[in-house]
Amino acid sequence: MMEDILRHFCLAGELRTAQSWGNGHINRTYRVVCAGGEYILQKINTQVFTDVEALMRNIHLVTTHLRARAADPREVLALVPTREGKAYYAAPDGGMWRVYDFVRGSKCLERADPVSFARSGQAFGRFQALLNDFPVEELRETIPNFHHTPKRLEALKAAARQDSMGRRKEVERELDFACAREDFTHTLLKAEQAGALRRRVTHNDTKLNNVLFDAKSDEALCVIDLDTVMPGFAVNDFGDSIRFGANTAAEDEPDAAKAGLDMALYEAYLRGFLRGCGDILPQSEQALLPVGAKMMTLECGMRFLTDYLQGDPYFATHRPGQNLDRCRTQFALVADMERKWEAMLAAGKR
Ligand code: ADP
Ligand code: GN1
Ligand code: MG
Repeated sequence: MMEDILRHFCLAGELRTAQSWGNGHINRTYRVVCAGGEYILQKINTQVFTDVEALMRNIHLVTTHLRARAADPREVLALVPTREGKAYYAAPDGGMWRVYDFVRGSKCLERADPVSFARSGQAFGRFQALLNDFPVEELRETIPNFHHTPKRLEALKAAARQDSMGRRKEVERELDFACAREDFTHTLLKAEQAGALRRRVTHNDTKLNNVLFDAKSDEALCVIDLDTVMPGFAVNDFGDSIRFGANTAAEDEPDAAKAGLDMALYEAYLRGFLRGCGDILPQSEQALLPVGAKMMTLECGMRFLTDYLQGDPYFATHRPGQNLDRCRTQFALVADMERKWEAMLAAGKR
């Protein structure tokens, strides 16, 4: 029962309502209204996040760092402690729960026009800039090799070899598409070895619905979903936003032919992101932003395909074939980026 979970947290007043909330693929999220406050309750996905203690420690450290630099308290996620003063509640059945203040007067977008998309870019860029002086060695890797794209390709190949659901025959074309880009998957790791980019504190899951906007002013307000904040590449944070927000189709659009790169959105996000980063991003990293966009799109497509082959154990699905549709929109977007590659490079030089 929801009440049994909620009574372990320091909430203000009687519980009024609790309803499922948002479109996240990983955690189970509820909006909880009490007599004296509104909250977000989440059941943490422990299949995905096996070390909840380390995960919640990361979030505590990062939000504390950000809060010291914020102008408005609504800019930073605020954890609500349990009655024992802990950041999460471990239920007897093994369920792991946490509560945040609901960010009042905010809204979440699934699609954006260039103006709001640029604002989200600025928020994610600023997030990185504010964490530039955070001691990176303090953070635990919540999911090891999260954006190690060559390892993601290996995992896809293994799932295809195993073919536990008998779905491989439907996806030979998609498998070939991914394998044909094997060399490309090494680009960023090689650039790191060559000293062209370095690991920073990054968000690693920068999709549009992981930033909240002010419902009145429409300004970007608060970066959320901090589960994957850990060392990573800034260009991948840029790229994951492009993958989701600059696609002409929804992530799970069944007609992949509708997917493609909207250059106006790409350029808008680029400007916002660079503005938010300030002066932390050297030219050598800025030159790799298009690579980050293609890398995250290809990688996410491979992850959706792996999940489809394995029977959809990882990403929440609401209908059969949804992960395959998601994979196809990502690969169609990769193909369109390849067609528009010169324009993507040129956008960075203006
Ligand atoms: P997931 O990892 O499953 O994506 P999120 O932490 O992103 O989970 O939460 C899912 C959704 O819930 C978000 O996209 C957003 O719409 C909403 N949400 C999360 N935290 C808050 C908050 N503190 N205030 C208001 N809405 C929130
Ligand atoms: C997941 O948690 P959510 O829904 O914001 C996933 C991201 C994927 C994204 C695809 C921890 O993001 O890596 O890019 O789905 N998060 C995790 O939509 O795996
Ligand atoms: Mg999310």
